[in-house]
Amino acid sequence: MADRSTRSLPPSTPTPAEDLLDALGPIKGFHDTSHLGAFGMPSGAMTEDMLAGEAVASQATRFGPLEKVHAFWFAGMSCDGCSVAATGATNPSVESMMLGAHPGIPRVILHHPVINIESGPHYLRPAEEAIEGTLGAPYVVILEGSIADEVVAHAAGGYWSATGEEPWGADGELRPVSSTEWIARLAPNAAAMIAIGTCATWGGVPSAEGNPTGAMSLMDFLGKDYRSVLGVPVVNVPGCPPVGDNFTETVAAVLYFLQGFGPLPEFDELGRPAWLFGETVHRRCVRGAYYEEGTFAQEFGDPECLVEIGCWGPVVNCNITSRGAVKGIGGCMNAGGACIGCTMPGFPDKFTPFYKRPPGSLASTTVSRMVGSIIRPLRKFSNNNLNREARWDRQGAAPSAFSREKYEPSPLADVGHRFYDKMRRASDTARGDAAVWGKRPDEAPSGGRPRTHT
Ligand code: FSX
Repeated sequence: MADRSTRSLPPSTPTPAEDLLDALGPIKGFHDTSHLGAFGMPSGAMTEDMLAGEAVASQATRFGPLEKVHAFWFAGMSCDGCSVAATGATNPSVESMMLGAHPGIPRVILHHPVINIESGPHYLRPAEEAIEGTLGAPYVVILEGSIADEVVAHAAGGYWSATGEEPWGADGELRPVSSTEWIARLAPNAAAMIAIGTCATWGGVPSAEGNPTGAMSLMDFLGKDYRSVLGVPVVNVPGCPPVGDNFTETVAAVLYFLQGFGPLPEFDELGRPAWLFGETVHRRCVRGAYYEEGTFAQEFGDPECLVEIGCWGPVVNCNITSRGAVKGIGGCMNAGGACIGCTMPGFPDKFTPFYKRPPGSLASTTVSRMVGSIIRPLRKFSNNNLNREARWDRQGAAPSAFSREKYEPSPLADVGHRFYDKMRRASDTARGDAAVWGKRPDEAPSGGRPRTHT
C-alpha cells in the first residue's frame, strides 16, 4: 500500500490512486536482473550510459545542485500522438535536454518505451529503484493518455494498459503492471507529476461518453490534495495532440525551478502554464479580422473566419494560432482547420457534433455581419486611396502597366478622399497651407502636373 504520510493533505475519502493500491496490495519484490542477461543486444545497454559521454551539462553550466533528473514517461489510454508531438519539439528539443545542452537545466535522463535502447527488466530497473528510493537522483513522471480504472480490470483478471511485467502475481509469477499502477507507486516521491495531452490532463477521448474504462485524468486519479515532494501540484499541458514546444518549454521551466534557478512558473487554476493558455485561439487567429468584418467561410478551403463551419476558437484556450504546430509552422486555423476544442476539459463531449456551427455563435456572427456591412466598404474606400502615392493623385494617373481600366477614382470618390484627408490632417500639428494635397508643404515633391479630371 502507498505511504500516505507523504501526502501533505490526506483527503478524507481515498483517491482513485489509493483505491487501486489497496486493491493490488504491496509490492512483492523486483526482478533479479543478475540472472537476466542482455535480453537481446543491445537491450541491456542503458541509454543514460550511452549519452553520458556526449552530455554537456557540467558543474560550470548547470548553475545548481542537480546534475541530472530522471523523467519516467508512461502511456495510459492514448494514441501515442503526445510522444510524436514531444519528439517533434524544437524549442527546446527533447534531444537537447537529454544532452544537458541548456545552461541552468539539469540533464534529463528520459525513460521512454520508444526512445530508450534498453528493454525488458533492464528498462524497468530505474523505475524500480525510484520506488525503492535508491535511484540517487530526483525524478519527474510524465503521463500521456488517460488513466483507466484498473480496479475494475483487476477484479476481472485483466488490465487496460500496461508497461512491462513484474513478479507481483500469486507465488511470484510475472504480472503485467498497469501504467496506472506505476503512476500510483511513483507519485508520492516524485519531484513533479506532468500530464501531457488532453487524455492525461482532463480525460480526453478515452473518457468520452459511453466508454467502458472509467478513464480519467491524472488530476482526478491523484486527487486535488496531491503535491509532489517539492510541493508542486499536477502540471497540465493539454492538446490532442499538444504543441510539442508547449510541453518541452513547460518541462524546462519546471526543471529551472527544481534546480533552484528560477521561480515556479505561473500556472492557472487548472495547472496549465498560464503564459501559454491564457488567451483564446480567436485572439491570435490569422482569420480573426474576417470575423470582425463579418465575413465567414462557407466551406473548407475558404480563406475567411471558420466559425460557421464549426470553429470554437473564440471560446477555447490555446496558443496554436500564434505558436504553430512544429517549429512555428502549421497549426489548425493557420492550415484551414476549424478548432474543435481539443485543449479543453470539456473535450470531446461538449464540442460534438464536430464541424457544425456552435449554437452560441449565431448572436455574435449576426452582430458582426451587421457591423461588417458598414465597416467593410469604408475600409475599402480608404484602402483604395492609400494604395496611391500622393504624386499619382496630383498627376491623375498611376504609372503602372498593371493599372486596371478605370483605376482612377471617380469624381465622387475623389471628393470623399479629399474630405477624409482634411479630417486626417486636422490633427497634424505641422500642417500649413499645403498646396499639394496629401503631403505636408515641406515634403511636396517638385514637378508633376496639377490634378485634373478628364
Ligand atoms: Fe490523447 Fe496522447 Fe490525443 Fe493522442 O498520447 S491527447 S488521443 S492526440 O496523443 O493521449
